[in-house]
Amino acid sequence: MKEFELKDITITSPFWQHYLQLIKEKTIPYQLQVLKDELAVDVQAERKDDSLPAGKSHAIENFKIAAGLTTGEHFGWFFQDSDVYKWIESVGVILQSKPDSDLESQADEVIDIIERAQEPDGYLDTYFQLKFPKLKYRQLYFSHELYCAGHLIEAAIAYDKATGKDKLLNVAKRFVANISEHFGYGENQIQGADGHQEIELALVKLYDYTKDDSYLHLAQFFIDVRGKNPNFYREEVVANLAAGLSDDNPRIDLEYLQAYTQPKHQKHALGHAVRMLYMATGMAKIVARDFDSELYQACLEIWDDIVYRKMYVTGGVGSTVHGEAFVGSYDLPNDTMYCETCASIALLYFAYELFQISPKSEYVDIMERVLYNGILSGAAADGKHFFYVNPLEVDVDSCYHNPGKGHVKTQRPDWLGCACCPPNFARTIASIGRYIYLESGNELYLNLFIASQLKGGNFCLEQKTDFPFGNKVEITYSGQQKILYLQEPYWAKDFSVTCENAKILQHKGRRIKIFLEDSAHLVLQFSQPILTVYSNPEVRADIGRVAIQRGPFIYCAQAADNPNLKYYRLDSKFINQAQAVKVTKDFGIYTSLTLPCQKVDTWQEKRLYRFDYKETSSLSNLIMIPYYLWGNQGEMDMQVWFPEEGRSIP
Ligand code: FUB
Ligand code: ZN
Repeated sequence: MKEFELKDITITSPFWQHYLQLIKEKTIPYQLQVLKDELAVDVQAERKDDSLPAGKSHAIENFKIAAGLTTGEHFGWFFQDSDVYKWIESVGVILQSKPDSDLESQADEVIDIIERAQEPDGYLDTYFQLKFPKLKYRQLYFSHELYCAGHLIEAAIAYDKATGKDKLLNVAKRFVANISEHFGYGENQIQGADGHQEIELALVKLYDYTKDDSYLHLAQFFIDVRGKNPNFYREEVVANLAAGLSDDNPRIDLEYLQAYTQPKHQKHALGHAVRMLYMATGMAKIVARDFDSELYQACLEIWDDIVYRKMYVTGGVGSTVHGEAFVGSYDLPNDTMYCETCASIALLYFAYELFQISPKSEYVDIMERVLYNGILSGAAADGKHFFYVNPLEVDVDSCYHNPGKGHVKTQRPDWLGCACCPPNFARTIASIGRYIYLESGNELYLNLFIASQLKGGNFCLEQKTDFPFGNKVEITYSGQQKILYLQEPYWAKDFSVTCENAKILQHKGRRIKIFLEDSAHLVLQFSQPILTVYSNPEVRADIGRVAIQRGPFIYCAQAADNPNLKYYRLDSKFINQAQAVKVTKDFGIYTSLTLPCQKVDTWQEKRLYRFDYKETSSLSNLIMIPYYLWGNQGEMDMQVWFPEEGRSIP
């Protein structure tokens, strides 16, 4: 399948235009200032741990020091460089839709510094250049050199595509040439992969962009070599100790690194969630270009393991802070989870790649779920505050006092010492156009209801809709006769399609295949009922509980509107009496829900436990807002899953 260039897609949806403008006008300038340490912002550690870097970013300063433009020491995480690369990618993506000379010159300035920081042999990683030059490519169990290279590649492609300026692309190519020299199955080459996957998917993008198949082969090498020798990382440690290069003697967790066996033999989503999903995305990209049935089977098993057993209703993944990782099946605690924004972003990428191999509704369902919930929740309405961890339940007091929740922030911080999520949010949302349409020969796939205009090689298509607010999508097509595939959303009711100069060829499951004449017009109509969501009873955390969804949005309730959240009981028999009202607040325009429910009378006892209790309750209302908007009104309790009246809670 082929994706369309962002320059050929004009987003007209007010909902998404707002985000594009926010990212361009607020987020990108703000992030640059933070990366340059020009703002007095509160840069917090990602969890309560005094040993973690915090206080400032220093990311651009690290490059300046490596470039010899200033003096000092490297500060921050060993992957701090990637924050800058992701920022450049956001700029590149924005500029692909519309040039902006100011933004371009700001990025050019940063790119000049990066180019100067690169070593003559192509190596580029400020952490190792400044701190441990003798350990380059020798500590892959943690080093992130190739992870950073991956983000550099992605930034370079986006920027070259937008501006035609290839300075960063050449930097990336020189770095990749250096990597190819050092890694491979040849004698004296390193036969191992970076602990943190990312370069694999980026190399496939570089292959697509340059048509140089050595990049695809290198990506295939990194997928193949991982876990081939499960002792690889241990051997690195031992070699460094023996050579007196490092005292580090860590326990290597092969599951965390997805290196317990080769990816093609992996059947479960295990270990660090972002790594897992970047790897899976890289695997799927390879499969789409050079089909490999073992690798594809592994992708499908990993997918199933995630979406049927390990994913939150918001599309969040990663149930634990320990290793920022997946855990066992159905283990989805709502208040200690991780649900890193980057992990949801990576799930979007994985779903999008799998769709391109086999265009099934379930991939679009997950793209939409994760986009409107677990990803959008990553940034505040002001575009300048960011969640790393996205909880489904917050008890503010407990977050302060329980060290087990030291990673659960009750408000989006200004910035984070580990700032992988904020620029990931920016680059992904800025590329939203990419996820709407796909093309395969004369077949066109319209996957997301986002008002937009698309210019294809031999056609134009306009999608007019007020979605996610409105319930109608109008599609106007002109060009060569074409097959269009649409899908009925899984949450929609009363879905109908009317066609003018077009014919429904097939309506199988929720997939609709339509023949478009050279000028066609379609009208899709549906309703967005308020839905009660139940989870598989294997999910212990949600037994006896329900969540609420309307359209693509999962809803939550905040204490501001509903004091003492834990006393509310939802009653599905009242759902049809619920009110949905469009409201405009300073933190967003959204549909608010008022659900008649029961509110349990308070305990009114000092005793913690008693025998003589019978719960009594009275009719009340629960006010709910879309989950992604929580946390924009100050610090307060929040909840997604509510006990259901009349169901037993263990
Ligand atoms: O290690 C790089 C990024 O930082 C990971 O993807 C995130 O989980 C965070 O640990
Ligand atoms: Zn992140």
